[in-house]
Amino acid sequence: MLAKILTLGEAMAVMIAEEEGPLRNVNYYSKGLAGAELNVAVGLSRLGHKVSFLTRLGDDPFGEYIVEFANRENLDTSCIKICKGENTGMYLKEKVSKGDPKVFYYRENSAASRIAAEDLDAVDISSLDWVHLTGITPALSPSCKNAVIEAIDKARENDIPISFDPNLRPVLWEDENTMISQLNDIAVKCDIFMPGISEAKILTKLEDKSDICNYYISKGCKIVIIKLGAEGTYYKNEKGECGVIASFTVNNVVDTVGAGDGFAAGFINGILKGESIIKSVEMGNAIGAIIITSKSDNEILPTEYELKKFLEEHKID
Ligand code: KDG
Repeated sequence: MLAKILTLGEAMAVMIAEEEGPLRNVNYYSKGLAGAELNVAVGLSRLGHKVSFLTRLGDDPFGEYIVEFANRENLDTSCIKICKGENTGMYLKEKVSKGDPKVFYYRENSAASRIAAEDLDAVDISSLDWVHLTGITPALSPSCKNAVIEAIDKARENDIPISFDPNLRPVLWEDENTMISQLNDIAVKCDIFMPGISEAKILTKLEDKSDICNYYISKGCKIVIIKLGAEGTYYKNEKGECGVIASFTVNNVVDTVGAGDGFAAGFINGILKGESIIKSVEMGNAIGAIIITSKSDNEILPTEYELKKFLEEHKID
């Protein structure tokens, strides 16, 4: 096993429509597993890292399904709490032939919405090499937000790098201003901030990629990575080094959900294996490209061998 990583957040069951059109008319769904942090955890585990996934689950069939999946994926599940009488969250996802599918959440008051700062007592933060967080968790409840802040504070005390993907989910926030101010407060405490371009524009009200990066770097981030979709990925670090790394061409886009999580797994993997920012971004781009060819957010996350093969077969000159 390589590096030890902690992620925390809500894992959910997802029912993916098997037919296009409004969900009220869909008769067949396939069951899958989702949750931004869980996706990143699985991605990193398949690449050979030891990953602890912290969450709370209900004592229900979806909770059992998630634990079995996490064990099968070799995640450290010692900080998963099964909560008696509570529910595991779930959501429905549309099938679309173009664009992003709509999702409908059934996660209010889920077991995961009760994740709390004290849950981190189960983790020896000083033994970690990396902490990955997303902006979904602080949107779930005040106790979830406290857990995220506790993870950041403890990681900073121990000099552990923290990456943060804002993963904007406006429906989970009371209003846009709260979302913006709380996520920006968190972002500037993290070393690596990785928004999508439309998210970055909402969070900063800035248009220019370099200005957006400067905004976060001037407040404390070391590297800012802006995902530009088919146009590639822009990065800038605190030394002012910057550039755009091209995306891989994907001709058979099935579902874009989960691409950012795949990117995060690839990028973190690269940095932890001592690769340059450019090479790490390339690994992130590769996994993002792989993920959008599947309706699942995590089933086709590559192993180290598969990632290497993809990169060799898709060399960008
Ligand atoms: O990033 C992918 C996630 O959006 C998905 O797996 C579900 O965590 C999820 C969410 O809150 O939307």
